[in-house]
Amino acid sequence: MTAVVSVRRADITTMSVDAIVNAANESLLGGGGVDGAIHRAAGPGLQDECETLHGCATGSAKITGAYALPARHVIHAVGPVWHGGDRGEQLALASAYQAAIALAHEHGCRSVAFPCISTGIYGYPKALAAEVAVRAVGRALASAPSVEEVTFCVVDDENLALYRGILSR
Ligand code: AR6
Repeated sequence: MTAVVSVRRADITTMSVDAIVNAANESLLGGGGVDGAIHRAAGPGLQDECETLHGCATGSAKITGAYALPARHVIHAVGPVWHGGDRGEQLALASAYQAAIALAHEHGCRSVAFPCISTGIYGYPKALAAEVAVRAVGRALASAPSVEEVTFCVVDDENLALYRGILSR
């Protein structure tokens, strides 16, 4: 079965899906941006569970419960900091998306929502990141049959237009 991949303007903390993905950092101990929003909406139990995980390498992902969020799980994926593009950023970003889809599949998740990982505080150019995200998710879905629905959750006009353009090709 082919998964449905779409874009939607929404605060990811409101998504009633099996897993929302967090754009985390290697410490997994919270931060600003979407990470801060997810921790605030989930409540302190999320932080407590994250403290037991001992961090996560860039390009990888770890899964927790979702506590007060409407989702069932939070997948904490760590994207790269943008340093100009010649320090393996593209591979690391693709790897973060792929790791998140693989974990979602292992946990039987049918629906997954992603933010635009690395494109805020980490400075990855949005247009480049959107191409990487859609391609990496598409590839990963081929080995993740439990995942039937992927939503890219965007909060700004630029990303909405970028993802609409790529997904309509
Ligand atoms: N729902 C969906 N997307 C959001 C939301 C939201 N509620 N809030 C922000 N975004 P960022 P990064 C978008 O900075 O670049 C944290 O401190 C935002 O507009 O959250 O991967 C972590 O702890 C942008 O498009 O993540 C790390 O230290 C996208 O989410 C660091 O920031 C990602 O922006 C990670 O930086």
